[in-house]
Amino acid sequence: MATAPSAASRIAVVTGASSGIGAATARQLAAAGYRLVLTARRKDRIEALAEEINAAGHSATAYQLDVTDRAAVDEFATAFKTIGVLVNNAGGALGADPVATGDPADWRTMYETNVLGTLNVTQALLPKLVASGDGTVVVVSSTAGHGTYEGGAGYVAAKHGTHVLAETLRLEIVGQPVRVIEIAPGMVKTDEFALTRFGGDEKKATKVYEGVDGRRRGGHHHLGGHPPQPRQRRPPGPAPPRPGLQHQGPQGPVMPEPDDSERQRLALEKKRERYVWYYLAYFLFGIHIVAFVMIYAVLHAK
Ligand code: 8X3
Repeated sequence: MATAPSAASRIAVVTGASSGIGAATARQLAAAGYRLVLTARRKDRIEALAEEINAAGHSATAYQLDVTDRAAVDEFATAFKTIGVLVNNAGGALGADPVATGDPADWRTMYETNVLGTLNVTQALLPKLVASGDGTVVVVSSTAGHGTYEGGAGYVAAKHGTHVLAETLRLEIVGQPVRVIEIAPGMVKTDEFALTRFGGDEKKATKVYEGVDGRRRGGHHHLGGHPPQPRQRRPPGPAPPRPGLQHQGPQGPVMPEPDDSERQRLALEKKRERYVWYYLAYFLFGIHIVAFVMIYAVLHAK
């Protein structure tokens, strides 16, 4: 059950509120009793969402904002004395090319939106969060901020930046009345994330989520024509050769399972260890017998 926000912490600012996780978060916060300030570059979208929220009996206003524009962000911040919640959600992915061919312009844009955008808004609103006496900064990073996958480096590098910002901020403002929450979503099938990433290519965007069972956790990454496959049992017999490096998925690194030869080596190691203990036990037992015989002989010597 959500507790109703206090008067001083009633305002919640959500960046990137025009779609996906941002819009969903805004709806939830509004229903929980916050007064929403929806920001995004696309004015029509946030205005429509504000209308929807207000029509549902909650409270929302829309403010067009590009989080990478520092002057605009500073101007936006002057509208508030205090705010209770800031959700840094604006960001996204562009491209899924390997490091060898990735577009530096895409990398730069991703850094600017995911990292500097979060920095801009957080810096501008932090004093207002402190002023509320009970502030919360939410940083929406990604599992891509905690692991990596082929074709993801530009986005992954940026989301690592977002994650580091959140973690460092948390250390730096200990003692101030603002909590820092990092949310690291995995694959979330929103209307736009994958579509934007692939420059509007619907086929590629759809492929990202193909065969993904929403109930399953963890898994292999799907980019570059490797859709996730249902997990299958390996037929009995020798294990097929495995590549040296294990693939890492969007939900974090996939740990390698030992193959048959590795299993045999581990079993042999255990067996050797057991023999050492047996030997030690026999040795100690032997010493006791010898000692017993000697004492017996001495005591019974005439
Ligand atoms: C999105 C997660 O795995 O699609 O933040 O890169 S992933």
